[in-house]
Amino acid sequence: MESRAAVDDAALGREAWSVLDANSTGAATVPAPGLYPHQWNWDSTFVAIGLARWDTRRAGTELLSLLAGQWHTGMVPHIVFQPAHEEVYFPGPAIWRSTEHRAAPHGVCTSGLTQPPLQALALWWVWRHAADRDTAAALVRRIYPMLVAQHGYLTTSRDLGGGGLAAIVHPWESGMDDSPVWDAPLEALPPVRRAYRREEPSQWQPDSHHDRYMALVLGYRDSGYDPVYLRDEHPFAVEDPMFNGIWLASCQALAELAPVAGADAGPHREAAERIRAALLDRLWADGAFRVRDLRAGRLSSIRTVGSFGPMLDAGLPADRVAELVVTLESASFMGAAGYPVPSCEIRAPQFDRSCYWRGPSWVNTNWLLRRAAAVHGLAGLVRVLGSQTLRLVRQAGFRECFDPFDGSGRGSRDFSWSAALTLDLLA
Ligand code: 9WN
Repeated sequence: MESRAAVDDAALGREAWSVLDANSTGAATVPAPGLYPHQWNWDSTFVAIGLARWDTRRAGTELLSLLAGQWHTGMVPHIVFQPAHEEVYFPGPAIWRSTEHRAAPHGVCTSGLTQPPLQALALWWVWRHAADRDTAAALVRRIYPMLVAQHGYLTTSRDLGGGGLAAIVHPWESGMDDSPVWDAPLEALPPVRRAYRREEPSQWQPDSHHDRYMALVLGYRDSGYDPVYLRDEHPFAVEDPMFNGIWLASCQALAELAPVAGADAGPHREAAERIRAALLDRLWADGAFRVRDLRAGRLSSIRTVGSFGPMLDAGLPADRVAELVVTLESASFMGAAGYPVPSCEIRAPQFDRSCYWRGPSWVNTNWLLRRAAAVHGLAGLVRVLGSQTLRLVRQAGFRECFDPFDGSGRGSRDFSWSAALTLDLLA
């Protein structure tokens, strides 16, 4: 594997700060130089989490710059575009056409999709760790109503299955784009148009998953980003345990923050209980949480790192937690990997050790599972996930993701959330 001389904690911390500084636009941190030159929703939110213990103001600026892209519906978009690089990433603003939509904010171009609603958990993390209490309290008062609106959007416009969970309407909304759990719903889509392709025709792969990603974007855009279209016609609607597990943890975070904002915690606690009941009722089968394809009416047979998302809930029944930990530590996940946590179960035929969300280990999901282990008092698991994640970045650098067997880096270098969450793990 690619390896670096042993890096001590202080040097690793300095390297992490220099990646974050290099990827900063002043208000936002882009995921990585080159490929991802815009502000991404959960990337930025993980950056705020990583900054929380060290720089309250900068963490707040990161969240506020993302929320500047929030739609009047409450939706927080998955990309807030940086004007200088509009055409570098495809699909850019010309495809999304957010500014033509009355619910989109003025003066900023965004995508029309969202990503896992991690912001309330991040705001609570900032509040909990802030040395600067006044700045943190002011931040909570300012951001709390925006997050109430975001959660309201998920409740009213995304419960497409009517069972109390939020559905995602595109694989990009999961943050785990090419996970094998989306293969079946993508392959069930009707044949797609290709008029939007920017590549030369000779480069076209016939009817690839990317074509299908684009067909979903265009269908939703052309409906006018209409929630009724999403409910009744949009062909991709899936309930994802990681997205909903994060939403549940964010409801619990809003309950903690409500008194700081002078609001009532009760509705957030009730929302968390509703989501927990729905997760157990709708997504639990054969010892794991699974993705439910609402259009096909089926649960996925594949378990992924997303299957552990509901462990972020401190109120998840102990027997379910125990079953999840057995699976996590088994040869399907951590037991057979050199480095935690493979993004897809190793025994699945779709597992691919070097392909993004089809196998590699990621710093952000390791951080989430470490947090989940902490809320259930699993000290050994907390230690392993923390130390092995630091081992990955020490050896291979702040890569986008890592081979779960030998720890070598994959994807972009100088990846922001890998650097930011390292700062949190070093604390
Ligand atoms: C589409 C930015 C994003 C991450 C996702 C990751 C990847 C984008 C892409 O990059 O997704 O949103 O172009 O593949 O899968 O988690 O937020 O880093």
